[in-house]
Amino acid sequence: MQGNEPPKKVLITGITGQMGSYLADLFISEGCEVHGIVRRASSFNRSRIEHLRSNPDIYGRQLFLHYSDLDDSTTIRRILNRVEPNEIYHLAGQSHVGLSFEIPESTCQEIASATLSILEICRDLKKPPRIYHASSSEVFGSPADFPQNETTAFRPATPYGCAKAFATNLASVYRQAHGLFICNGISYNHESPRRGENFVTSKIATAAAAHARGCRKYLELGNLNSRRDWGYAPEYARAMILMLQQDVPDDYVIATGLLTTVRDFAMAAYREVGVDLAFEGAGLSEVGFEKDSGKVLIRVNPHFYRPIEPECLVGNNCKAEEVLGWKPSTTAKEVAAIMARAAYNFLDR
Ligand code: GDR
Repeated sequence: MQGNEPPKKVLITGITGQMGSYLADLFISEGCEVHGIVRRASSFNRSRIEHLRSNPDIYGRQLFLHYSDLDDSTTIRRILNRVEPNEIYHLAGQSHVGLSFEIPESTCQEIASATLSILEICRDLKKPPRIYHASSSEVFGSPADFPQNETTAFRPATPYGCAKAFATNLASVYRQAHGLFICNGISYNHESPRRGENFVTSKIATAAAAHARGCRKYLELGNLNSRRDWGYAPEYARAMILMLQQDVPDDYVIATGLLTTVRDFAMAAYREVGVDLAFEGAGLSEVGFEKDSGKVLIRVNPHFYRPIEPECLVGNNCKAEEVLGWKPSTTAKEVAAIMARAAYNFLDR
């Protein structure tokens, strides 16, 4: 922040999630005014921003929370008119790909319709903010190109991917048709100790830590052969911010460019807490066991299989590197170790 300029105002939808909380941390540390939209619910899940909310020097001074559901466009419009943010980071919405097969309608409403509604509201504002839209590698689904880049055709394979493809296309249309400054961050999987508990990396890290602490029987997973391009979430938050600081809005693939199987991610996580895993068998009868004791720690449960699994989602991050100067530095196995260590230390407390 320079001289007497008023602080930059940013608004984050999904501020209580993994990425929203990292963005809030970064903006607060840079002296910005941070506004978050929080779903009105009977119980609060604000643990990821509790360190900011419980700090009287921050909450009500630098951090402000506003309550609204994403489908309540009147309230969202009112919040945007009152806050007049310089930048919006639109991250909110149902984010579990597997779950989108069970609840496709609400997934599409939260992701597709809500994005449309935010774009429409921004279009009407006197001074439209710059907008970051959290797109996803799931838009590529079963891609024809490997690795995927910003020109790869969208071929979503899941309801979640379809909804993200709709919202991503819409953001591009509003950029061209209405001149809004909108960037799509086409992010591949990004993980951290703040990851939600039903994502595979978090399930693995928690189970590894629990086993190392001697308090869990075994972990049930779905497809161990699934491969993902896993990066470290705080690094991805930096990329998101960089996009909105450019002269021209554009779309960027944010990825590491490397694929790792669920099995290898698990081995790295367990190794970090002192457990050497090995696997035997195949398909539904494959198990992961501790080499030393022979004890079975991981079993496959078909319940966690998906009706369709995207194939070879791996990103080409050259444009982000060239234009934004952004490059990931943490590998998937290092992310696994960070997450397992954090879960282990958490159990200690
Ligand atoms: P993903 O993440 O679907 O890629 O979406 P998730 O961690 O759910 O799955 C990754 C891969 O692991 C396999 N898998 C399991 N997944 C879960 N959740 N639970 C299991 O027990 C399990 N066993 C194996 C999955 O089949 C899959 O192949 C994430 C989300 O953050 C999205 O919001 C985001 O858009 C994309 O990444 C990029």
